[in-house]
Amino acid sequence: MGHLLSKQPQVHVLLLGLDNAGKSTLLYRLKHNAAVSTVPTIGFNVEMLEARKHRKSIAVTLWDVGGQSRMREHWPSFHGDAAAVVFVVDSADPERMGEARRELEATLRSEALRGRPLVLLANKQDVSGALTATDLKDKFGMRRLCSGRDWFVQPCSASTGFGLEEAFRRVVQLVKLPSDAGGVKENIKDKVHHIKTSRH
Ligand SMILES: Nc1nc2c(ncn2[C@@H]2O[C@H](COP(=O)(O)OP(=O)(O)O)[C@@H](O)[C@H]2O)c(=O)[nH]1
Ligand SMILES: [Mg+2]
Repeated sequence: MGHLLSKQPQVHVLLLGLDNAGKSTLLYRLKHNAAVSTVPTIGFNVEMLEARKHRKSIAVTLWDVGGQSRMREHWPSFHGDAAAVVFVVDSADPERMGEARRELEATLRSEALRGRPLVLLANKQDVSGALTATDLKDKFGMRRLCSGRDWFVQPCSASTGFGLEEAFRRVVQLVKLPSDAGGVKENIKDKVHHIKTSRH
């Protein structure tokens, strides 16, 4: 049994975003299809979900590492193993868009996350007046910000569940499994790039 389980490919996905964006609500809605009342996350929440990719069952572990500013300094230590990043934005909070964008930009600068796919979630679509996915795509300048990686902007509501399955499906579609030929090539390219850049 343990043997079978250990053969299932595992991927780690980082759930990032400012505090109050809706990460914890989203995680529990995805996992239990239920609304739970969240408390501001100190430390982290983690959940594993099963998915299918290339006709194989894979285990997707979602890491919600807490968005409060004093936790943000710990984000880089979670980057090493991440196959993808899900960045959650409170679309109904225009005042914090600049801050959210800066945080995303800083995250994407991480060497360990180079080339990793990004799914930007335009959360809280149930709130009237919320910015749309297209608004966010433009405001964040996604094309430029995400050059060199696959990305997608998905509208959703962690409260109602709208868009969450699509978001998860998109993540599964974009991640590379360790066994993917493309994934291996990417790793080699990464290593070569790393060796080259560390020579300077
Ligand atoms: N209206 C609305 N509220 C949401 C949504 N997602 C989260 N919230 C609320 O936003 C607040 C912060 O959510 P939480 O999941 O704790 O955010 P986190 O700090 O990113 O983990 C809570 O009051 C949630 O109920 C959403 O899609 N719509
Ligand atoms: Mg939280």
